[in-house]
Amino acid sequence: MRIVIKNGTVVTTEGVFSADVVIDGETITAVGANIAKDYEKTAQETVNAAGMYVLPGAIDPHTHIAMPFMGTSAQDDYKTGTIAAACGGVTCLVDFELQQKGESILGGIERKISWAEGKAAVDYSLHPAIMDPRPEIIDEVKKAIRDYGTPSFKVFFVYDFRVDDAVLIKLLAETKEHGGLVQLHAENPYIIQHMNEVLAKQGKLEPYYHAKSRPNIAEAEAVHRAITMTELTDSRIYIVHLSSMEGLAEIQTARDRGIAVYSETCPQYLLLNEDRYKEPDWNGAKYVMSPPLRTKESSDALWKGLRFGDVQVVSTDHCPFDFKGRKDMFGKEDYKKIPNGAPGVETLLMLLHSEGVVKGRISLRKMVDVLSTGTARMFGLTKKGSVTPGKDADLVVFNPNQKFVITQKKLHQNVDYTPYEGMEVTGMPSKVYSRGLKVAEWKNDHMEFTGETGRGRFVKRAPFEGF
Ligand code: DUC
Ligand code: ZN
Ligand code: ZN
Repeated sequence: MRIVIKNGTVVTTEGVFSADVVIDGETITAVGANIAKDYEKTAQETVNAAGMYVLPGAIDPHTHIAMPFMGTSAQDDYKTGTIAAACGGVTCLVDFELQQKGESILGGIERKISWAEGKAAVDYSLHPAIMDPRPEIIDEVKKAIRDYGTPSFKVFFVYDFRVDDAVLIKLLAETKEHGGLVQLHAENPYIIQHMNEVLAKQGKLEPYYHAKSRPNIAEAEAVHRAITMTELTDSRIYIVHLSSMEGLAEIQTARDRGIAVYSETCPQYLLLNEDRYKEPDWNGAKYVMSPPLRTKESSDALWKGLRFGDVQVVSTDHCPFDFKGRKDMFGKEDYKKIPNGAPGVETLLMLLHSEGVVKGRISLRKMVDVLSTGTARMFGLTKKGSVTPGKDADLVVFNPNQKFVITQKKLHQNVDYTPYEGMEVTGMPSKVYSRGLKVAEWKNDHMEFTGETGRGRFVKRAPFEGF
């Protein structure tokens, strides 16, 4: 099947230009000015994208689909999560596979692929998260990179499945040797433990104190320590969901010294601040996630980090729990028992465009870089991330003027709230393509899913080659 998208404005990291785009089957086959006339006669469909941007589909490299966590599990499965992704213009996820105790990471990858089979509506890959770092697991790193196409490995410095510095050092050395990249959830667990004890003694157990129990310096210390281990091993590291100006400052100093430290942040850290935890009626629980929301100074610093390249990627940490029924399951009386996480995959692109590009915080080209092109390069998604012949036809025809008031009623994420309820955005996807198939479309006042569940494929990724 041939589709011609004509008269649109193509956005790449190099430039923004008028061009027609030709899709044959699953692949982009031509991009150029005024070429539609040469292809239209043989096309099954022509889309007039006048006034629209043609963007590479967004890639969300940080989701927790159906993750068992804190006595419950994240609610989106591969069906609802990827439908929500498609409706938000996200055409590829890199989801976490959390190794279970006693399990091999390779077995974990196979298990999670089996969860996605028959369900995924867009393509996906996996980052193995190492939670039981037995010596033989470190030996599996090479096989995961070479045979399974999963060259990024997540470890946590917090939670009861955290790793210590010794494991991090081993993993940094091993991944460096075989073309891998370590991803770190960077918070200091002892600072958090101490703060939890102090706050408990004072009877401070409402959601707001979740933020107070995990101060910015807990992140900065962990980032600093991870950088030290990275320097020691002359390896590289990627800090997930960076949230604080102090954490960012550590990264900037290290990068100035030539250490290969990369990072991502998320819309919630760019747009929401800790005053949200004070919302009445226990509403603050909606924002209980780790790391927590910070102050506006940190958000401003993170926008700057994106602008100047110290933060290379924007992800979501999509990890939804219903406000009624899951957030309040065990945690009504104690913030420590509220499942950590919030939804976000469906609102990623609209928020970055509206709050980032429209408000002049980042350029359109930078948006495409941090949501797609740079993400693809960071994580070895060689067929994704750009409106270029030869790449997968994962595309968003985007209407930069379409207004939308975000409300969970019109979203597809399997959860009963969005942190952005009532926020008006400017700019929405008009049509979303996943390997040449239209998977979502704007209809009247919301996005509709038009794709096929089960068509999304597991994508093997290339080893890390430097960013
Ligand atoms: N943080 C969250 O808020 N949820 C999932 C895991 C994590 O690190
Ligand atoms: Zn995390
Ligand atoms: Zn996460």
